[in-house]
Amino acid sequence: MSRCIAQGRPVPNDVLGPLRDSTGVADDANELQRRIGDDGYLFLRGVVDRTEIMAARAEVFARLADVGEIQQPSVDGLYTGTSQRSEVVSDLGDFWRSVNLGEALRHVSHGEQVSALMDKILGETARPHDFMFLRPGPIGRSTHLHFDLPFFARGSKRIFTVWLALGDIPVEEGPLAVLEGSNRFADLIDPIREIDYSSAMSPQVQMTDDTIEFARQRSARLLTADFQAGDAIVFDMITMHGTLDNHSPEGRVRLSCDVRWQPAAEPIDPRYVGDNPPGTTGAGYGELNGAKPLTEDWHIR
Ligand SMILES: O=C(O)CCC(=O)C(=O)O
Repeated sequence: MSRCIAQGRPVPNDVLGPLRDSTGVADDANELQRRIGDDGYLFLRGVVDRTEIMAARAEVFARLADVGEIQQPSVDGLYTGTSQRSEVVSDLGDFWRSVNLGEALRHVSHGEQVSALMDKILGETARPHDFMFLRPGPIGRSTHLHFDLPFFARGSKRIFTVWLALGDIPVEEGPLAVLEGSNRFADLIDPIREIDYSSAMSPQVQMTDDTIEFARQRSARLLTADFQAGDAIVFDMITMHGTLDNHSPEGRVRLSCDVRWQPAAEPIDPRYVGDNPPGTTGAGYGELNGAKPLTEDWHIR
């Protein structure tokens, strides 16, 4: 049986493939740029040191243990199956913002190691969006395949997502997966490029409901890996991605974060800037899946 599950079904081997590993060319800016241009993504091992990642992981899971969602020792990330978040916390958005502003977390998500990598990929000084997407993914959950463009269509046209593993994330625990060659699906990409995103607060994001069926229809494979703490995928706004289901036999919550990076010299979407950014809809950190108790269901973000 496949170790990879999508929407409750084993992903057949013919629909699966490995991410192309670019760790060996991580110092070669030209090659990084060439590969991300061709494939839409770069997979890199050990972008951030494991000890720093584990400090961030401990910081985040300690906060979730405080609201009854994670068992002790919290760094293991084992779900209790319950939550007292709504009772313990006076405002879910404020709570989630404070977790997202954690010092150890920001040190890895927005720190030197990712920044140096993004300078190389962009070929100029890069800057991150302040608004970030921290994702504790409980058992049974996944993010369906989608493009990021509708969320990040304002400001710079050269935005990349950095998805960072905040702990080891074997395929059973629902890591990111990229749909091979989706950055050349012109029939899907051209129409979403035509949309005027300048005023819509809630962008219309096309999600695929059935990952396996969609991959089959497009004769494309889902590319993923057993992630280790500190591994990252960097991808452009027109590469379809989602996650596998988390079906951890131990009941471990998958922890990752994703941050957008762009040239520092280019205009930046003000929704994602500052100490308390409004976010995509204006609801700030409260709009994110992570702001909900782990017992509740997910929407796209
Ligand atoms: O980690 C996830 O669940 C989804 C990540 C994602 O969609 C993104 O990084 O854009």
